[in-house]
Amino acid sequence: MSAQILKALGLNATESGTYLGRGEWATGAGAGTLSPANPATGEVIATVNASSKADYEAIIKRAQEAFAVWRTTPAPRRGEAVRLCGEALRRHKDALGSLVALEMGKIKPEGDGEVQEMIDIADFAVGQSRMLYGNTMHSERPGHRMYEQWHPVGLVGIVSAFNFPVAVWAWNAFLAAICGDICIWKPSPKTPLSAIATMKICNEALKDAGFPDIFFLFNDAGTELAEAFVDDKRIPLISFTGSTKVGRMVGERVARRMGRSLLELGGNNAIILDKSADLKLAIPGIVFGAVGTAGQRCTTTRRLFVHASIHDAVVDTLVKAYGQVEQKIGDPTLGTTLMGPLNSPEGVQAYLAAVEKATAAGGDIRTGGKALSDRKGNFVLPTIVTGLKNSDEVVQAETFAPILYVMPFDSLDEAIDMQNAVPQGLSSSIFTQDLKAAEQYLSAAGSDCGIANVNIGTSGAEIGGAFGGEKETGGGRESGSDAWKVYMRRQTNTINYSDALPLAQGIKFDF
Ligand code: UN1
Repeated sequence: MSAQILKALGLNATESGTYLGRGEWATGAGAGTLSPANPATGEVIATVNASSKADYEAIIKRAQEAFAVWRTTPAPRRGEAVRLCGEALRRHKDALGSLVALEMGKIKPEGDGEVQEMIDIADFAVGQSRMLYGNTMHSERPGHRMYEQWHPVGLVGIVSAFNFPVAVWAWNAFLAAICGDICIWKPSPKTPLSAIATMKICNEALKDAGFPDIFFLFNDAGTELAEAFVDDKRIPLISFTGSTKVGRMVGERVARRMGRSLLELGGNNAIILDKSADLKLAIPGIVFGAVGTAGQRCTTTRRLFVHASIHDAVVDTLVKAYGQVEQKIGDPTLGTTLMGPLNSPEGVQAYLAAVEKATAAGGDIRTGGKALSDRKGNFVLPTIVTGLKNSDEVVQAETFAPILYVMPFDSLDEAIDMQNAVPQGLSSSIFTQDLKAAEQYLSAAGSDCGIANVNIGTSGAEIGGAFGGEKETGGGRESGSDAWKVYMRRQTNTINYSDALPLAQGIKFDF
């Protein structure tokens, strides 16, 4: 299966992790290797030669050369480049979706769905390429005109995480490309093959149509290059997706050099079920949110607040639903599987540590709580814990695993307070049929998250909205709405077409 998936994308048992532009992939000799493993078996899928310092410098030089051309290429023409990438991804959706399933461990429909997000943002970016609008302002001076325009920032560094090994790159790269920027990508060391395949698909499409190199790739065997990347003044914007711990470091380092960072960090997302909730919608919403991608989305539902009057019944129903999911844990590349493995053995350790902490704090493991140690791979059972308080340390932390903490509440105020009382602020939702409750939840005194939903779960956001969150989630916004602006610099222009030079604020300066 593994060999077939690689073959469908033209990948070999040994691959270069460095795209240098001009169709060249570096040998990477002497820079170490990466060994992405199949999370379902532990077997190494292929060997990836990491990038050297010299490779990195070559990329920067070529990216700068490419920028000199790309920044003055008309934006709609840049859109055409992204359109071709989107078309190429459509043709390779099945194969790339399978590789994402194989290397990351998410189930095949979710792998395909991730590629679909790339296609969707490509379409979005093509349209946006004709809409890089700035405002015009009325000058306070006669014979003057004011307006603002948006120019590309230059080189954009993209550091992506293992859980969305291709879509997060596309959200950033396709928008940055239509904005006139050149992208340099450092993917997660856990999922380099998905990145290599993506680069091959997109760069081939660009090369065939005679476009310059706008997308580069390097892989770091350690952290040295990644750190140099974050500190590199030649890269005005670093977009980082990953843990709050690393993101804080990235944000601080980029700020120190007065760079711009776009941070997409952890979530501790909650669903509130008020007493009027339609459980036909709520139960599947909760199960998908908590168990989908084996709990490894930044939008995964980690906390569930249930009105005390329905708490016990809801927990019973969820335990039954989890039992059905348990029957379909397995190889993520097979169409019948509902839940795949965690991406790494460290993920399993973190899961087990959280279960232990939850038990020690007085939590009741209603279902799950175990790793499937009778088989190969990083499989765990989806878990529901009751009896903990929102303020308990384990509930406050984001454990990247399928663990759901269920807690009762009496009033909506109390539920909203608990939902917001965590360090993170990414996604949130309420299931209710009560208009007042929904509006209170969405008001300025409601959810404090970047995403707040009604009658749908916390995960599975569409690309059309701005994606990101507040507090320790980092504050960045990617993807839709006006997220494109972060990839551009704003310039305010005042033009005097009169014969006089009146100074602003009425100042007279006679000499
Ligand atoms: C992530 O987990 O980093 O909203 C991104 C979602 C997906 C994206 C998640 N569209 O669940």
